[in-house]
Amino acid sequence: MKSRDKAVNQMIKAAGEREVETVWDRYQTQQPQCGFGELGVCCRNCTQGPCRINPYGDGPDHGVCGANADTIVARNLVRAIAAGAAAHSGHARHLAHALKKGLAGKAPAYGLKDEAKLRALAARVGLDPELPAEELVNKFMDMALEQFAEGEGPLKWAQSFLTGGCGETFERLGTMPTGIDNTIVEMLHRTHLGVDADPVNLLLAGVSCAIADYAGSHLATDLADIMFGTPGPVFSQANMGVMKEKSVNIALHGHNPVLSDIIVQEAREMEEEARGAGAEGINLMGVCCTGNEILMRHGVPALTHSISQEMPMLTGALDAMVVDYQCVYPSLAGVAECTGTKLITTMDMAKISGAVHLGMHEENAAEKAREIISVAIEQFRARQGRPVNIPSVSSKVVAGFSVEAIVQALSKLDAADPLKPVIDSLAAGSLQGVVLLAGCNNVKVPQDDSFLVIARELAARDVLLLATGCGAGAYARHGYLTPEATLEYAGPGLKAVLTAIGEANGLGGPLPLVLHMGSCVDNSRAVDLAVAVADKLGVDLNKLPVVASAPEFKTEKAVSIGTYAMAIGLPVHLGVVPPVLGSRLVTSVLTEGVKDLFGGYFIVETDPYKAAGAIFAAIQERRSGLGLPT
Ligand code: NFS
Ligand code: SF4
Repeated sequence: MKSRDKAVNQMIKAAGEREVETVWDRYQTQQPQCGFGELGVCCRNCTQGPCRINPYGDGPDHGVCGANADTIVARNLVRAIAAGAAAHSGHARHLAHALKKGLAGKAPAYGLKDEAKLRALAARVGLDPELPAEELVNKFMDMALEQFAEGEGPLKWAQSFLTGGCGETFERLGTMPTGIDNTIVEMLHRTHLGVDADPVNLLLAGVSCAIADYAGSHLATDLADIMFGTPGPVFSQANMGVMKEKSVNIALHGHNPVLSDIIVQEAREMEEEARGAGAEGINLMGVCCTGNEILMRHGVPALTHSISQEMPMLTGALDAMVVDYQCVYPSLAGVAECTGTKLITTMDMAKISGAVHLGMHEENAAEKAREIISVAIEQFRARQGRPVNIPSVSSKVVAGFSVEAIVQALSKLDAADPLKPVIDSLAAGSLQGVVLLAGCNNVKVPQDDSFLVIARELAARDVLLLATGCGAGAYARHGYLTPEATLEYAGPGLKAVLTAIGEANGLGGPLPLVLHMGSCVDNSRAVDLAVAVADKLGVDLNKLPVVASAPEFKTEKAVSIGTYAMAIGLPVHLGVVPPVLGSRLVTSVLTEGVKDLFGGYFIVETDPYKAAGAIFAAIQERRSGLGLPT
């Protein structure tokens, strides 16, 4: 089985018939994959290598420079964390530059949209929230940009958006970053030939880098909310059935709303042009995390996610796929060539040969967005008369659960103390705990399978489920972001809680089984929620019955997220084995040693049923620790 998604399976068949190669085909041609790489014991950090350590002890146990398996595994892992942190914080920096230019009158598409959010954030980072908006936003932006440079004290965005206990732990262990960029760059230095050879020291640096990643992710969420609005509940749809044969179908893929949000705004103005070309309208749809951004803020339907990103083109009805950066497969160019879709790259740092490149800059964002839409309209014209094969598979979606939206919904139950109903339910045991399901799909796992199994297993045991990234996408495509799924899968306690909140909000039924909190940078939203609960209870995050799970992760960004989730004190389940098993030391530090230092730790379990059991056991352990009924 390649995917649990019916629409994807239909398109895999279409790909086979048209001899279009997919991610699954290429995975087969890579078999068998390199055992040294899988175990993390291959080093290419200098030209004396590549060196590989024989994990069974009957070959070389040191690289040419003398690095052993522990050093090599740790170095490889922390480099991945640095890359992940660079990606999230690059996304944040990009938004910061756009807003900065917008405020200076140089980028008319960008400005302050959500003043209430700005004021709330300002209060958190120690600015006077009562300042006039214009003065405040400028001060806030200066402070935001300072996060990237090396400062003198603890990184503000890490310190201000975690519990006090986390900050103390990080200071004590020397893992509190002083700036985002210097922490990432130092990791490249440290892992160069002949610098840090102590695996534990390397891993602690990895934690520091992951905390910088948290700060960068939080900043990305904050800036996007200020610029484009904080999400609130939206109703939409997901999966390839959202394509419309007679409309101009445009998929927005990648991560940064810096472009996708502008395209959503401009498309509203270009409906007439589309109709002029004989279309019924412009049909925007999201792929991966930029899709999550525009679903959360505008209700734009979700088309598909992660490993199935090639599939929508095979319908023959996708006129353009517009990409920015991250998680965009270069293979899209080849598929687009076969299917006539225009693949449009938009970032000068992320080109793909074979694609049309329309470089987007902050200054010309709206103009470029219109140009991009025009290309799609032309393509719509060109595809007329050709057959399409759109799977009639789609699910209803309720999304938009920012922390603000969740608190707003809860305030209908208790206006004076919105978190109280959740805390009371946790204390009573009608809610056993909270699990954040995050991360990607991975070609090594039948797409969505682990996400779905774990959600069903935990929901039945009264665990409140949050989701982000392509995980949230999986739930969207399978109808788990609906009240119906709550009725079908939730245990009695969870059902009662979700129903009480839903009915108090006039939904006439429960909240969805899984609450969609946004993209992967928006894991910061889930942390914010956990921090609010922890602060209210007066305990640290590492005492809460809260677990994170990345059942099908693949990217370096996911490694970094998992690491900060562990560092702030959460048990973190990984459903794909990370390349660390070549070092017993590194493996045991990550699964056990870190527990004494941070409270969080990794649980590696590829079987989703067993994983759900292990996650639930971790919740029970936390509940016992708090003296709560299990
Ligand atoms: Ni997250 Fe989002 Fe998806 Fe994975 Fe990629 S799109 S940033 S990294 S694949 S969840
Ligand atoms: Fe080999 Fe050391 Fe060079 Fe790595 S850094 S490739 S282990 S010699």
